[in-house]
Amino acid sequence: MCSMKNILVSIVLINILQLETYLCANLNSKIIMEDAQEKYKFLITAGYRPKIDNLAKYVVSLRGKKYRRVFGDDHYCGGSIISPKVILTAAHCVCRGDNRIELRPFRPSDILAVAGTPRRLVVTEKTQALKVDKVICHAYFDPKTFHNDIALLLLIKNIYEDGVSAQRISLQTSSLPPHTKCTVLGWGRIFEYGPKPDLILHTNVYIMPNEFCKERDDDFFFGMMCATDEDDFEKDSCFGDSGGPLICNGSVAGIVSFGNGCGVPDEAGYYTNVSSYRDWIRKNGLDKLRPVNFILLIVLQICITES
Ligand code: 4AZ
Repeated sequence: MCSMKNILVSIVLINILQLETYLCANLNSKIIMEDAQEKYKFLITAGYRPKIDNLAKYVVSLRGKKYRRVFGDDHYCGGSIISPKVILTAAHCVCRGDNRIELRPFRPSDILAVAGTPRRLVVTEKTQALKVDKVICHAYFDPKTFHNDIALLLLIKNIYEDGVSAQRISLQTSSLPPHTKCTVLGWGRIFEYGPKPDLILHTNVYIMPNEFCKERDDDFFFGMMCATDEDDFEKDSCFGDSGGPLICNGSVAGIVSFGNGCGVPDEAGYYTNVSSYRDWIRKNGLDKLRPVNFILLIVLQICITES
């Protein structure tokens, strides 16, 4: 029989595990902080930055392990935190890709996911630099057509979620109707060949009807959607925003995937439709790492040892 003592021991063990996650997250950020040139400031700013940013906490910056001159100068893609150990991103960011991306690490040991801060170039006390254990690419990702442009990063350590600077975002589970208002955010270029911002930028776009997307892209396919603002085509994602979230009604509905340039009149940005891949995401990421299973295992083991 499982005594009260055993259950208490399990609870203590679980708390120790959680404390370890917290300490590691803090330690990770301190290690990076020592290296970084904190005083560096990116001088160009543009776009829309909300007074209170409630969305940046869901986003990570993907970069290499060694920056060139300044912490974060090797940022190349975004990603979304969908569980403490899982980042949702675009396959073309972390799998075989095309040549448009400046830095394309696809060995897990070459990728760093930085969470906890809306600043790309500055290490704050909330910065969490997370190492990657495994890259999971969609088996049918096609780098020529960008079909199935979806991938998961399984992290070595849990992200510490404080609800303010880092937090998981829920997945959109059903297809959204055209004209739904969404927000895309990231550290991508502020215009087509422009610089990347230090402070994350947001823009609001609307999901477009499939016919609109098909007319502008012959390869428009299952699992894609496109979004723009027909009153202001300049509102768009751009190079470096790839992999980051398109957030609609508080959930991640799209993954920044591609486009015909950035902010081009009568064009749109193309996104992987998250709801089309919800089963793939669950099977390959979320279900594999259920902490409850781990907790149950500990309790079970203690019970078996005792009996
Ligand atoms: C890119 O290659 C990219 N304007 C992302 C988004 C868009 C274009 C290109 C959409 O990262």
